[in-house]
Amino acid sequence: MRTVDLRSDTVTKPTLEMREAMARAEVGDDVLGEDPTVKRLEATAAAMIGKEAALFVASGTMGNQVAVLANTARGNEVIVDDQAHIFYYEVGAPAVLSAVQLRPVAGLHGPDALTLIKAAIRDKDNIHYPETTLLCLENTHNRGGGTVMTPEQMRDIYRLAKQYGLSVHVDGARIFNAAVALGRQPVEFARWCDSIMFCLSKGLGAPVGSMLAGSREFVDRARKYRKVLGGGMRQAGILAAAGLVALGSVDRLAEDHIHAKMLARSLAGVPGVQVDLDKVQTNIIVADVSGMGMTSDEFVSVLEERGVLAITFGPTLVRLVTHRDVSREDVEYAIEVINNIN
Ligand code: TLP
Repeated sequence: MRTVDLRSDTVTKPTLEMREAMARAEVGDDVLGEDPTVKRLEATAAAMIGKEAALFVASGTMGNQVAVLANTARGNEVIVDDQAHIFYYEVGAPAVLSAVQLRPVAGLHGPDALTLIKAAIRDKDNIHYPETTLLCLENTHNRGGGTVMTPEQMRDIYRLAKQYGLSVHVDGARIFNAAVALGRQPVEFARWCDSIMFCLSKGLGAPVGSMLAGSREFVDRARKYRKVLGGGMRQAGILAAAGLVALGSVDRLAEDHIHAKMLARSLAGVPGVQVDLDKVQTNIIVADVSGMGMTSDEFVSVLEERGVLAITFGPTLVRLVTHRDVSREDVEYAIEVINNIN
């Protein structure tokens, strides 16, 4: 039986080209600043995203948490969407590592963003309040269903944040999906933030690694915090070599988006399954299966018995993600399974 793994784009395995580049990579001790391949990756990533510098980190979570460390002081408050990865899926790290308080706001990525952000920023003069110093956005928005925030929305939010002296960090784990979906350049998004993290190890297919980009001064500070977290890697050029290959494959994300739309349409046609097709903008599909009288666990098990892997996203929500290791034939097979689910 065929297995189609739609649990996440993190399951992608390195391509032969990546493995060959890894085998050939020139390396050195990166903690001493001597790994030429890491340096090349950091320079390439910075140029692609339009920031002065970039730092190679072990994971998206590490990139986000280094950014929170480098952008805040103990006791500060950080505004974040209540469904954001930083709040929802990073094990409470901002409290553990940065000793900051998160201010989760529902609807932060929606049409009322400016009003909601303004209302959440604390009055500096009130002795009872923590100081708001950082706002985090997520583009694309994972729990939002892979939805895209436009550069114009980001610009308006950034301008508001700057009026109040806040830094803006973007969890851009899938920022290239956003860029490809809108046919815009990654730099158009990244200019409206102080720091941005993006992942090499999701749709781009690298085995390990993410980048944290910002001003030279920010990245110098971030490098120290990465060391604090034990993220100073030595001959990391082996991994960076795969990352460089990954950065060359941004355009192919369009294929994943087409596949996601195909899958979403078939899911939407199953009686009892609800999918908001307007929200299927990139490679993520979130479906509500409550109308089938099933929990998401039950729905995922039924799919799994037929070789289609998905994950639960809530008691009745299921998430499916397309990626480079899912071919057109795999998508057609998954559609057949979905169409015969009853
Ligand atoms: N997301 C994973 C899970 O952790 C949920 C996934 O399967 O989607 N930001 C965003 C928006 C993410 O989606 C993820 C990973 C991360 C950060 C963290 O990246 P890693 O897994 O490299 O720490």
